[in-house]
Amino acid sequence: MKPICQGCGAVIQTEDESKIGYAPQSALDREVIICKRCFRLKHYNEVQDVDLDDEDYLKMVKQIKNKNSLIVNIVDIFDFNGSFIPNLPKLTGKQPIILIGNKVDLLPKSVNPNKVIQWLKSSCKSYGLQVEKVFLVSAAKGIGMKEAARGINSLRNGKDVYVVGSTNVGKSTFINHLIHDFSGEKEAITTSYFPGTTLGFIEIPLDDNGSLFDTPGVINRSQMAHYVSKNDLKVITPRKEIKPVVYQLNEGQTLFFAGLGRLDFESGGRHSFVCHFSNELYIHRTKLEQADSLYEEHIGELLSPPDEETKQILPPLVGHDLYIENDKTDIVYSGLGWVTVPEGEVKIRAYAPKGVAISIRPSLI
Ligand SMILES: Nc1nc2c(ncn2[C@@H]2O[C@H](COP(=O)(O)OP(=O)(O)OP(=O)(O)O)[C@@H](O)[C@H]2O)c(=O)[nH]1
Ligand SMILES: [Mg+2]
Repeated sequence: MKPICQGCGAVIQTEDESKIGYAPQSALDREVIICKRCFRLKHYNEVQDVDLDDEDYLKMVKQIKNKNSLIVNIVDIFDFNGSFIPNLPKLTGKQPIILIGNKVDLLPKSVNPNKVIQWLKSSCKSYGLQVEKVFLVSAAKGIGMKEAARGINSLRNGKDVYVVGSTNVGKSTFINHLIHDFSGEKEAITTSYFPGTTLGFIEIPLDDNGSLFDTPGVINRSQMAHYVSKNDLKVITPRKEIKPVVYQLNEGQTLFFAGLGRLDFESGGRHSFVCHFSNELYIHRTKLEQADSLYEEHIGELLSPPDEETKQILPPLVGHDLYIENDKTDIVYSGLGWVTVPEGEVKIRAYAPKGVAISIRPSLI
């Protein structure tokens, strides 16, 4: 059997440096074999692009169909729309599914965890996805991991476990945390903030006959990460707990979330809008009537990101009309953040790059 890179799961080859799984011949003598791409990511935080397309990733994940295992589906709660896989049962068949909402460390203290769980459950239901259990964790900070591990153990009945999800939701980070807990080994699997890090199945034997598998991410094109440069991705991805920022807006005012999102407050008097974005994302307030020309003139400068590289690939902003009635509501900009509108009867036009979802949900606060 050909060796597999322990960092990303790619089959190791020594012929073509530009292809995935490349390692120099000398690396084959080592106990732990790592490909060149993982080595560079680990030591220099430098990502090498791979020539795999959406279908290649999907083909790999489809191999888990009807394996008689337990499926652990991880989603990024900061980017639910961008990380949810609506047709998951098509990929997994009739296997039981546990849903794990990851990156809970990013939510401000004002968010009620029970509301997050309710929202995850009702979102699954509305997509017709039946899940056995829902857990909230931070794989990076170790929050909720013991409960999730116990939940997985009690539902697997000695079977294999496949950890699946869209790219970048934290599957490998989650597994690294479990590996660390039972063997003490640190960062066994390669992780990075670029989507598409894991390139094959990585098997971690559990204590009995079964194994736990890391899998490549499914590419969800509504994920903002696919439309921004690596540098911009760093700016928009929150690294710590989000600090909500409150804007008192009069109707006829606009907020720009750098140059990647926009909210027009069309009517509804005076309201406070609570913005939840990466602490590094610049928010700009202006008059609605000036918003279009401001955007034209300042995109990529005052309104940055996008940087030059992102501008080449970023789809144009598209407006979505929203009418919000009485209850506190979150307007969610997939992969960017959300704005809480505390009380109702407001008309809003919310803009995101074409293909990136705008959605609403009952407020999590
Ligand atoms: N804030 C926060 N970031 C996390 C958490 N878990 C993972 N991340 C970050 O999310 C990014 C992606 O993590 P990975 O573990 O590589 O994600 P993945 O799902 O394996 O991604 P692919 O292999 O590309 O499909 C990295 O930058 C992680 O540091 C978490 O609990 N909180
Ligand atoms: Mg991974």
